[in-house]
Amino acid sequence: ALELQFGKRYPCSKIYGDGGSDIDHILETQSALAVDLGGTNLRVAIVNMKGEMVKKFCQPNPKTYEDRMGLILKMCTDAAIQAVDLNCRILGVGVSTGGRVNPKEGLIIDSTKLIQEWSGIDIRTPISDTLHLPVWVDNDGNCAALAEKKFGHGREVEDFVTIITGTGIGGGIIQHGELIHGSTFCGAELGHITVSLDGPECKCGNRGCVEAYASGQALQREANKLHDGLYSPTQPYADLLMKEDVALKASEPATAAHLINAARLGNPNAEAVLRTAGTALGVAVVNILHTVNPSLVVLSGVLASSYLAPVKKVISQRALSSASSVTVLTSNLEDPALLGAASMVLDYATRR
Ligand code: ADP
Ligand code: BMX
Ligand code: MG
Ligand code: CA
Ligand code: ZN
Repeated sequence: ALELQFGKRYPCSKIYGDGGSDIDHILETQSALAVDLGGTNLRVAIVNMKGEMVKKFCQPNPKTYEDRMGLILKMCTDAAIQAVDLNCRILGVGVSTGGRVNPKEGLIIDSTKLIQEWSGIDIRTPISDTLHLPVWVDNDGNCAALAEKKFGHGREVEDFVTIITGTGIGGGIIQHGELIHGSTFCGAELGHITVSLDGPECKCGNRGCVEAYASGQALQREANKLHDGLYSPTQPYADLLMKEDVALKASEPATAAHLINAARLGNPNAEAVLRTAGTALGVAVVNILHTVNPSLVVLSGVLASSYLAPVKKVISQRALSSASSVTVLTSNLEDPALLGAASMVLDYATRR
């Protein structure tokens, strides 16, 4: 039997035994359903209070409102059923989505062409009516920032910014420990920082946004230009990309991954595209440093590691000296937007 002295502090392991303790059990079973809607993918996960992804599902994000809402409800229902078998108690649903979101009302106010038929949408009601659970919603970049704050490099950091690269570029700003949403929920749309007066067209309808230079979709567009030999008709770039990636046939569309691979193998044209993209992102980060002066910038998403060095370089070249002491890191989280969606549930549902 355990003898505990009054007034003395004991580690949980002493009270509950090592491993499988009650506290461990609570952290492992109390869970959230997390949804992340991006320009390409629709992900649903069961996430427990330790921030562990107990189970993850991924489907292409459908192109119409009806198909998309139908698939969200189906994936959530299926996940909730699986949660029972996995011994997870679902406290609520957290939704991370591209677009301007009013989190108080659970509304998606508007979206760029990256997600069609996704403006003026009440996403909370259909999910809570179907699953009989409370629902939290925020923009995906904002969710990524919440994940860094709870589980990542942003723990105990008062002022930081995150930039997440997927199909587009999402952003989240934590100021004095809280997200900035702005006056009409359009704060921290960091993908649409303008980095050139003209430049390539962006899905938002503008030109020269950093997203149009450095997003997954922008790199894919450039990869296909190289692949088709359209970049400069005088040189056979298409051949180069094909030789360097045997899996890519002439008829197959090139992706951002092909471009990165080609650059790694020394293709000068692919290198030039990545250099421009990295510089564009660096310029955007400098603009952010001069606006909110964070102490930390966290880069996440599939392209983060490619962008770390160029972003640091542009900061050293262009930032005002008072802003340039900022730390720049790549995220160590598996899926920040999904984790952040879960954190909205785990933080609020357990607050008493
Ligand atoms: P979203 O949230 O926008 O739906 P994801 O975060 O799942 O998308 O990222 C998808 C994007 O990442 C696509 O634009 C794709 O081109 C790009 N991508 C996927 N895998 C890789 C890779 N291995 N290297 C570079 N880019 C990739
Ligand atoms: C777009 C915009 C942002 C979003 C970002 C990243 C829409 C639909 N999306 O800039 O709100 O944060 O993409 O999204 O307006 P992802 O598709 O790369 O995850
Ligand atoms: Mg995304
Ligand atoms: Ca944002
Ligand atoms: Zn834009």
